[in-house]
Amino acid sequence: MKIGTAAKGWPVGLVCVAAVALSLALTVDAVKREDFKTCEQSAFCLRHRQFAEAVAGASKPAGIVGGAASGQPASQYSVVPGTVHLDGHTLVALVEQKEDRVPLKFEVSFLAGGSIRLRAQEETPLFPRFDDTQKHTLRGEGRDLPYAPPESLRLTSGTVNGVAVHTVNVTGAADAFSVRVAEQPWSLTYLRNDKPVIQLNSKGFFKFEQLRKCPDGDTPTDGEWEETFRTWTDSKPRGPESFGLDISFVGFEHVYGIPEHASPLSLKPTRGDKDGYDQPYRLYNLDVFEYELDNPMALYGSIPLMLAHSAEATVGVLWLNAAETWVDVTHERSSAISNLFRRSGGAGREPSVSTHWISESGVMDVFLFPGPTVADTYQQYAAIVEQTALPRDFALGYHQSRWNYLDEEDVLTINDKMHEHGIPYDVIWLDIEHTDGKRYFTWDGQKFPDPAGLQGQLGRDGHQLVTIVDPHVKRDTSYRIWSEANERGYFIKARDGSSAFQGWCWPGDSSWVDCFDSEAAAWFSEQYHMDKYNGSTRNLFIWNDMNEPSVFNGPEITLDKDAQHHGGWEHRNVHNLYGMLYHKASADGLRTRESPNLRPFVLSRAYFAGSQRYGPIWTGDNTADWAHLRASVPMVLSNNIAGMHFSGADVGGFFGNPDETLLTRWYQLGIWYPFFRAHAHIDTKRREPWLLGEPYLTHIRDAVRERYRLLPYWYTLFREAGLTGMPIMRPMWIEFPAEKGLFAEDKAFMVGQAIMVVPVTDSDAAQPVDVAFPAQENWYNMRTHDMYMGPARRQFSVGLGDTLVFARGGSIVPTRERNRRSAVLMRRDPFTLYVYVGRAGTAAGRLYVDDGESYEYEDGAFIERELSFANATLVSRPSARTTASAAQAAFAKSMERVRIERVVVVGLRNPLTRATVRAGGEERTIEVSYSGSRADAECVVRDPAVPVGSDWEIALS
Ligand code: NBV
Repeated sequence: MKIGTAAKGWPVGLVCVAAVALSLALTVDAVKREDFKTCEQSAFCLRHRQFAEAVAGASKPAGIVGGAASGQPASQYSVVPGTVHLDGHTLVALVEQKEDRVPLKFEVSFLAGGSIRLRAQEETPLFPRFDDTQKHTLRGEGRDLPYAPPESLRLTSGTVNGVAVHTVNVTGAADAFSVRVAEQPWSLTYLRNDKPVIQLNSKGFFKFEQLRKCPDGDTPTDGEWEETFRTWTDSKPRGPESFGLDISFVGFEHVYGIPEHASPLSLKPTRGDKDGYDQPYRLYNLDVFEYELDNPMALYGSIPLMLAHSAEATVGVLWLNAAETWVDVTHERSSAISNLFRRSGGAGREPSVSTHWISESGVMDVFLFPGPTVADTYQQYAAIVEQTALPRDFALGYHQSRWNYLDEEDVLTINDKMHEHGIPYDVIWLDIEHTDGKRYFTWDGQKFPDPAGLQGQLGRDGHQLVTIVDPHVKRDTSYRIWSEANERGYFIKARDGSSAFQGWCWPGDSSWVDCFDSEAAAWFSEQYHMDKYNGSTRNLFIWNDMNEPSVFNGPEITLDKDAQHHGGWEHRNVHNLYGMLYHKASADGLRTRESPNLRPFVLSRAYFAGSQRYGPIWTGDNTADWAHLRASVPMVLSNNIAGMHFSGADVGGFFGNPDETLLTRWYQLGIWYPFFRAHAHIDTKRREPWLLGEPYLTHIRDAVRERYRLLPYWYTLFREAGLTGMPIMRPMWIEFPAEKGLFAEDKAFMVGQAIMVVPVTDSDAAQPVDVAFPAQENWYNMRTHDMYMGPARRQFSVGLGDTLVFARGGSIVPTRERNRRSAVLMRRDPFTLYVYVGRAGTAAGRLYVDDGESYEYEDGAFIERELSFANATLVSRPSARTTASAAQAAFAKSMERVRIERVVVVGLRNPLTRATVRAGGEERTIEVSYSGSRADAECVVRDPAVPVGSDWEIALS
């Protein structure tokens, strides 16, 4: 019997085995690799990799099919002559494989802004391939993308070096873009100003497994019609339907993204490099217990978005597929570029990164984003995928979590202690033990007799409560959630397509709601409404864990691939989407529980491209050691690169007990994660900041207060990210795109444009920390205002209270400096503006403010100011996005009394003594204080008393 689909009840032995395995695993300090597949154990991955190896091993006369020394053709697929034509904004071609001659339809669509989309599948598929990933990911469900006007496209055909090619020139864009399709073998090249930038199938790895009927007598051994992994058998009713394609980035040496992996920021080679990995990066949402670092194994989330960057350009690729996917990366000194594009004089021998993408099923659907700047690339991505939802203001504060806060008294003690020790926080979290026997949406009545009262008490100081809701539903007839879902047939089905899938998780025998059924998802959303979720109030928010989904007794700790979803789709097609749809349903539920709707807050562990629309994610079960602290930086950066901006790692580390130094340093780093939460395993010692004693408590308090001081800056960054797609936590190269020395930097990072953070990642305090100050720019230590001139390298010794955080000259950073208990209590506080003068004597910045909870900002109810400093004068003007509306006026009125209470100008060389304030048609002069030397000069304007939402100028003299 296959364990994953055990019909009824759980053999006691198996339960014990699961429990023992779990407790043993808690003491074993390494991932159980054997639980998860390698490429060789995943039949389709192996087939494609072997095919690629055979092709790569063959000598390839450029541009010619066949004739290879090894007898293996360079590429087996060619365009069918005479089929290439333009149809509106789409170039259509038929492509076929030399032997099977089943035509594939290729559609290359041109988007406004220069992106292109390539879709491929059988011209007449035997049965439909799964094609709903676009529905769940793209704007408008993919139906109404901004395509280029057909009149901007011109198709010409000809031959180059004897090979027929078809070129589409795109006019109207700033750069001259063209796309060239070669016939034999087929390849597609994206050219900017006639220079190849991205090439598809230039290495000939394209392979498309045609849908077909199972031939009589087919042996299951090759994994095409049945596949086993350990004790599980995947019945593969549709047989093989995978495809693979090579995508080469010409002239690039670094690629990034495709989270989630515990690996360095700049993706390592995965083939043929002794310093690289021997496995491809894997994208398959999995619950990996005690994950290993520096490893391409799959983790909880998958975003198939990759960026390539060079000193000249940034480009991106979205491989829109939610099935199991593997990505090989190879770095090449000389380019994969075919002779078709090689310039005379050998100029074509550029470095390149080649990637090989392999997916198990679905339609092939790939977007290329041509950049050329980082901002352009994100704008192109944002044009097709909606970006980060603006969070509630409290969500950017500090989250205090552990598995588990025991009862109401425990929660209130934590709350009191936070206040007593002057540590601001916004949210306290309850893990699985708060429920009645892991039945989510219920409470353990002994421990939480009055949850609504508890939320009321927390709410007095603006605090919120988060409870966990996991996707496994306990199979229990007395549990309303289970019986309603069961009666209505809302659960994912077993492979038979009719009985509910059953698996093992925290509550024991469980089933999983099928969020691909829109009716089931809507029902599930309603369970969050206050009339359904007993004991919930508007101060309660949600955490979705285990939504990969994690199934303790399933293959690779997840659902069987042949389990069935709504519409008869096998789980294999939708696996990486499941967590996102579950997250969405939860966020929808919270959003609609009140009218008018308020912004939801739901944390998810699993994610996919587009999850940023629903709430934050975190990097799962890390470990309390220095290596995990270090690894969290590239992990959160990679999420940001892939548009999953709102992410963070468990501060302190989930497994194990951090010592005081590690925990202090982790807070000093954690305040810079966009999502800032401390969390710990149930078996760890309590570690709330006051338990550490001095001096740690003071350092942690300082760090958390620093986060709160900068909340206006963070909120402005989130607003920006939602509109432009630009990362919030940014790798250094995004801000310094021409500085090659920073392309692989994954320790130092930027928060927005203005702040550089160099975390202390070593236990040894005697160890000086190396800081590279990039560019011809001034950098100011944010605490001391000491100035450093870039480009330069400096070493700093760092006492436990010292952090290396620098403001970039030329920026203006808004803050709120009153110490409060929570972010919500800061809503009416005055602002302080820090002007960090750049080398040219100027600076610029932005401030965005709204009510922090509603959707009225969509109607214009916000204040957004462009702040600029030049000629010793600071000016505040409305941003171009500010438009007059009733909502805008009402919000401005509500903020009338909120003022700028201080301006600190850092780095002014001349001592200035007076400020002339011009606002509302009046002019006043006030004294200013100037202190410090040339190296740390600061000029403070106290209480210019200008309202945050109006036009004003402050001129220093
Ligand atoms: O719900 C318990 C934990 C949770 O604390 C953690 O943050 C999740 O990542 N959960 C995993 C399940 C158990 C992990 C051993």
